[in-house]
Amino acid sequence: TKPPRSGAYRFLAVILAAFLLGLLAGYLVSSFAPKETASATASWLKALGDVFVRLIRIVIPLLILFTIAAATSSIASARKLGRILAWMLILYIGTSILAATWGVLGGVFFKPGEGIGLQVPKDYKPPTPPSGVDLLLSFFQPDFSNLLTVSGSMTMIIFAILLGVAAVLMGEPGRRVASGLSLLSSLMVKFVSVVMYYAPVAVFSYSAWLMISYGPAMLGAYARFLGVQYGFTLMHFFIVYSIIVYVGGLNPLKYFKAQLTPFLVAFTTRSSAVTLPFNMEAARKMGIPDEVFEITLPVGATVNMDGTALYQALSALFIAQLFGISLTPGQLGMAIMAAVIGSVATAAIPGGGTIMLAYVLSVLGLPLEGVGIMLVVDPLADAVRTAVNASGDNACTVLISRLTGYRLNPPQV
Ligand code: DAS
Repeated sequence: TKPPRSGAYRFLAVILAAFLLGLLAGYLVSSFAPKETASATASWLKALGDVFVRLIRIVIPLLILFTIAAATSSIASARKLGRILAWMLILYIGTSILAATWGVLGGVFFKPGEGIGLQVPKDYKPPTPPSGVDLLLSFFQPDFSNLLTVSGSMTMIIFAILLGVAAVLMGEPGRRVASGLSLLSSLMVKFVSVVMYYAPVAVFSYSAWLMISYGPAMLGAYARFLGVQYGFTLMHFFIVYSIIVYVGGLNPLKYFKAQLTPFLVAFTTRSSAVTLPFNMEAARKMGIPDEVFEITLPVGATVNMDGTALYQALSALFIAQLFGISLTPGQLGMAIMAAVIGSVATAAIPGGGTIMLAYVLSVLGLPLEGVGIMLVVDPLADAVRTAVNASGDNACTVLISRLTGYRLNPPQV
């Protein structure tokens, strides 16, 4: 099966063109328009970008509900289902915590957002860090209406998982529910692709706004961000996954050889969902038993996103630095937790991670304008994080097979 050469490339080209045109428009306005015209234009441009962020915030709750409920309700039965699920949970969450930690370390040591000094929005109020009890209770929002807000995303994740489990416990009728949920999940993904038609306008507007308001310095900040993100993400990919598959009994060279195709499909399409069939083919080449990866990969494509966890933790620090907001050590710990939760809630579609960045920023009390700011570099940032998201699913699956007593078939690479 050939990697899809669909509209993904065309969409990328349009976004890149919108970005460059935005910079040019911003440069022309800031160089030739009188001051008050430039600032009026900048506020209109920012508003046009904010429209995109608000559309996305509307879709987040239902996107989480149906993608996660569909994934958990589709879990097939297997001989050692309980042990596979237990090790899957441990390894998926464990590697995501590690990845989010790299993101915080990258942000703390390389400070990609320092020295820009974006104006903090007038309605911004520094958060009061929640106590442990408040934090626990924040995971269980009291009313369903809270679940329809970005800050209620963790409760929506818990609700969606329990709904999926309930569907499995229904037995035969549950199969019909599972297919209904997966249909609704596809509907929400299609809805996001409709909203994505507006993305070029938002990218044009935000890049012009940034150029007028902050000038070329912002380009340097973006370049530093991408440098740190790519560096730490690829370090996670090569070092952490080599160790995991080695412990799982597979020669790391065979893992990287088999994983190359899904890595490239994920990098170009920026969607773990599209990459899933290629990931399954690679799993077979590595000698992983079907009975194992048929459970771990579909769930992993939706909830195991190491690349995204790293990206969201790093982005939160980047946004704080851009606005000159310093985070306490406690908030850095919160950034890791929020990024792991945000990555679990991120849908396996292009830009999913920047959509859920809204949750991470809301937990840390940072300006949600950060979502729009990150949108500008999202195509490049999304490519590498999606490639590592997919690769992490297979690396963990190798080790899950070994830990649940399955023997790897002889690798065919
Ligand atoms: N593009 C998402 C995926 O498919 C990840 C992300 O946007 O962070 O994995």
